[in-house]
Amino acid sequence: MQKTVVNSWNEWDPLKHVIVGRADDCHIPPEEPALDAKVPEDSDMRGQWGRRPQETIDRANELLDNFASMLEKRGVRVDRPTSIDHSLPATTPDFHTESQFGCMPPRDVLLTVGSEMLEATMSYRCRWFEYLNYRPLMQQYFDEDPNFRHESAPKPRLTDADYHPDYLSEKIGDAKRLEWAAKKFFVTTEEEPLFDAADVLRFGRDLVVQHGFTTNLKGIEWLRRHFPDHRVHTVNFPGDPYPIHIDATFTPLRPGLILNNPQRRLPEDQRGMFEANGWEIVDAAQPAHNTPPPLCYSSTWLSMNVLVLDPKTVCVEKSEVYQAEQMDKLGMEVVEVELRDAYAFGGGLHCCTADVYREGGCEDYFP
Ligand code: DAV
Repeated sequence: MQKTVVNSWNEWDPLKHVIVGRADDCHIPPEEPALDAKVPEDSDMRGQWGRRPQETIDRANELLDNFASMLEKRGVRVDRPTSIDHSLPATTPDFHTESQFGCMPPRDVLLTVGSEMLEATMSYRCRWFEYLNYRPLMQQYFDEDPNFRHESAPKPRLTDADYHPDYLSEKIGDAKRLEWAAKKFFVTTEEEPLFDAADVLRFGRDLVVQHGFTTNLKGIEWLRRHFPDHRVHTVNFPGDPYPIHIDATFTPLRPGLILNNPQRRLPEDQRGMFEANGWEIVDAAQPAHNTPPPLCYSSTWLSMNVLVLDPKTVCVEKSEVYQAEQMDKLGMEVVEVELRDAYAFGGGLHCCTADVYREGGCEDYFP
């Protein structure tokens, strides 16, 4: 087996080595502040928790396994995490929760920047120990790649001081949520740095980070100090009443081209760096579905949660026919991947992967 080299600077250079998550032992965690703020108010998941039904775990694993073998057939090395026991409670001196979440999706936990893989702080108590699912891989990469930097952001305390109690109400309503989002009043406070890796997009020298439920301003400031050779940009998408993770909202496909969720457009005053450098930001196609699948945290916009294999090739979920059609018009070769029955486990094709190696180096796309 070829020795690991960790290297990935953006979301589109040719992908050669990737981690694909597993649905093993995934749980719907019990209530806790940051998670409740994200579960849609009309969701079938409100008020229930426990291990996900075995048949849904088996089906999601089948789809993830198929996705992994397709990638391998295309010459991409695929590694898989080792599931910990997610039925165990998570307890620290500061909090206790009855179960954990799962080893999906890796993109939320692991941020690859060059030769570094950084474990995010996370902002849900049930995800505090999730990095343990990836530690066997991190140890292997550390042994195989002498330049690999394995980093972990400071573990947060996640006491009640981290969460605004206003978000703890059962019924807030979209109007109120949108008003709060416009004011950048999110469920997480500025008590301590918090970020999920899936709020970060990599554009070579520039990192674009969404401020929302799962990443606060201190988290973004921590990233800025941690990556002193990068420019770190804070973005907001005020059209999103449940702003977690940037990857169903803003999707770079290749240098110069980004898909943007038409319900969550990047505000004019945050477009400067893209416009000044001739980047096009186009509205993503409509999702093919009116509702997410059962027991799913995410919105129907997982349609645009695609995995770019190289600047001309993109994996799109098989049922997302409008998104596939748009990709074709944009000059991308589409690889169809069936994944919808795994969406409930935390997301789409981008979410359920984490980069280990993409060809290419650290370019400056916004000089
Ligand atoms: O639109 O629900 C999902 C992103 C998951 N990583 C959404 C965001």
